[in-house]
Amino acid sequence: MAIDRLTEAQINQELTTLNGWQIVEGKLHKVYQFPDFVAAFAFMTKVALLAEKLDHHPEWYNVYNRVTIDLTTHDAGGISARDFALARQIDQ
Ligand code: H2B
Repeated sequence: MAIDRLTEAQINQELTTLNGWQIVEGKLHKVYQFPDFVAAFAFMTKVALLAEKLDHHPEWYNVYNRVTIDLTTHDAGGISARDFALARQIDQ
């Protein structure tokens, strides 16, 4: 499926509408911190179901109460509107 990657200007514009997300190594990146592992994993469970529904899946890393998320669109070879859509829903 062809998905357009966003331009740098579009990415910077989208970033102004989000909290705590930044571009790190070409991916949309955020670190979430929770009170403990159970809370972090509960969050991951919700995000997993959301990702499956959107057919858009995070690259992520969990250590105890911390979840690091990187979003990119392999099908576009960069960051697309899908990454921002998922980021927005994860934040909700
Ligand atoms: N997730 C992400 N993050 N990027 C993609 O390009 C992507 C995906 N592609 N989830 C989807 C699945 C694709 O592989 C399937 C076939 O729709």
